[in-house]
Order: sequence, then structure tokens, then C-alpha cells
Amino acid sequence: MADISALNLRFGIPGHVTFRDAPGGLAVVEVANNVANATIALQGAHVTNWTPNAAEPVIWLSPAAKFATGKSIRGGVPICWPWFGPHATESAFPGHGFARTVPWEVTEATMLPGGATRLTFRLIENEVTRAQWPHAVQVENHVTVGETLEFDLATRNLGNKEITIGDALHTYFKVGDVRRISIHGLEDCSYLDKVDGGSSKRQSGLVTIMAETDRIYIESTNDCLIDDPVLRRRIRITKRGSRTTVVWNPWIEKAAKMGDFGDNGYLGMVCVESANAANDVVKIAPGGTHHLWVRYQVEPSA
Ligand code: TA6
Repeated sequence: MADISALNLRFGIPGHVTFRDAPGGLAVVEVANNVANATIALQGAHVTNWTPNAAEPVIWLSPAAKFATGKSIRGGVPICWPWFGPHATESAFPGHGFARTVPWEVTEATMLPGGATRLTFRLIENEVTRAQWPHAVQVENHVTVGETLEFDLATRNLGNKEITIGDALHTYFKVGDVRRISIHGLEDCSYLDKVDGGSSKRQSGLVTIMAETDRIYIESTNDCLIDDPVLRRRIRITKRGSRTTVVWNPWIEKAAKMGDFGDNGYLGMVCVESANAANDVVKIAPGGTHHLWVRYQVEPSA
């Protein structure tokens, strides 16, 4: 269990950065600055809220999310690492890797000159993670909470052999009504359609969602824009170090089966994930670092 008093003593900034206990034995850090506020669970270095001033929350957190040690929180920004989806060969290993369900330590909390706050989290390995991932690495999630929300998920290879990872920010965005949004930036991209047996297809026009959707867009590096006429805003997603974009909404039946989506929760969210997934894995040479860098920004509707 995290020592909240010690965290506040070492990294707390009165009125701005506060650590506190959360349900299920979890610890969270609350960030409040002049431009935004955010909540981040130390388990998974998992952002569960980001609300820029004068805006609705941008990140969706399920009303039925379960907070428990070792379980991923439904909503927010789960980190998939060091693989995306099922493990390539070991079906008993957790889907999307273990980074989202283990504790991360805080190594930095800094107020930046423009008013934003930067926090750095470092993944804590344990016997289970070492057994599933027997490589020497340092994994840090640098989160900058401001008018924009930025992530720099940095994987450094500390060993003497090349390593291969998949990763993603599996971000759940809050939308007014998923049936009315359109996602720009994936036009003409090829994708693997996971609701059609993984068949390969090409996106024609904007992405709209009227049924279960689970797509891995390959070679997609452009900005994506979630255009939301109900909340009258656009969320811009800009990224580097990611060649895959995943778009997911479980729709009615799958959401009901998951049990932590809440009634009609699927209507208020969409995942647009900046990833390296499927064949797009990343090789990191000894001493090298891979950065998955992502920025979210709210813009008025066009
Ligand atoms: O990113 C989309 C996806 O891989 C879906 O296939 C899906 O079921 C999902 O993520 C959620 O996974 P989780 O392990 O969080 O239940």
C-alpha cells in the first residue's frame, strides 16, 4: 500500500498536487492548477480524469468502474504494455500486458512555467512481471496536465539485447452520443476488423459508430479529430512514435457482458488509441529508448 503521507511530503504541492487514498485500496494523485484538473491512480499510472478549465471532462470513466488492486479500471487512460491485446504465445498472460494493473512509483511532480503540472511515474517490476517479461527495462510515463493533456510513455532498454514491445494509450474519451460523432484522420487507412474475424479492410470516409466497432488502423500517424456535435467540441489527438490507431466501442451486448460499463455507458464513450499493435511492434536496441508521445487538445466545433 502506498504511504500517502510520505508521498505528500515528498511530491505534494499544496493546493496543486495532492495524494489521497481511493476506493479498493488504491492511491491517487489529484492535480489542480490554473488551467485544468486531473486524477491519476498510481496503479497503472492510470489517468481517470482530465478536465481543462471551462470544459466538460474529456476522459470517460465508467460510472460502474471497479477500483481494486490488480484489476484494470474501466475508463480513463489505461496503459497497454509490453504487448497489445492477447500475448502472442502465452494465453494465460494478461491481455494488453501488465502495466495497467501494477503499481507505479512517482519520481517527479513539477509545476511548469505555463501553468501546467508534470508528473513522472515509473513502473515497478515484481516477480510476476519479470517472469512474463524477462528483460531489463525502465518504463516511465510522463504526464503533463494543462490546457492539453500530454503523455510520454518512455521505454528504455537497459539490457544488452534488442527487445520488442507493443504499447498503447487505450484512452476512453467522453462523447455526447457515440452514434453522432465522426472521427477524422483515418480516411483511406487499412484496418484489421476485429468484429469481422480480423479481416483486412480500407476506411472509406470518416469513421462513424453505429454498432460494435473494434478496428486496428495500420500505418496511421496523422492527427485524429473526434467531432462531437452534442458536446459541441472536437478532441484533437496528436502523436509520435505510434503507427497504429485503434478505435473501439463495445456496443450493447459486449458492454453488458463486461459488467463494468454501467447502463448505456457505451453511448457516452469511444476509445481512440494511439498504439503500436498487431504487426506494428517496436524494436528497441540496447541503450535505446522508445517514446510513445501523445497530446489531447479540445477545440470548438467547426
Ligand atoms: O483496444 C480494443 C480492445 O483490445 C478490444 O478488443 C477490447 O475488448 C478492449 O480493448 C478492452 O479490453 P479490456 O482488456 O480492457 O477488457
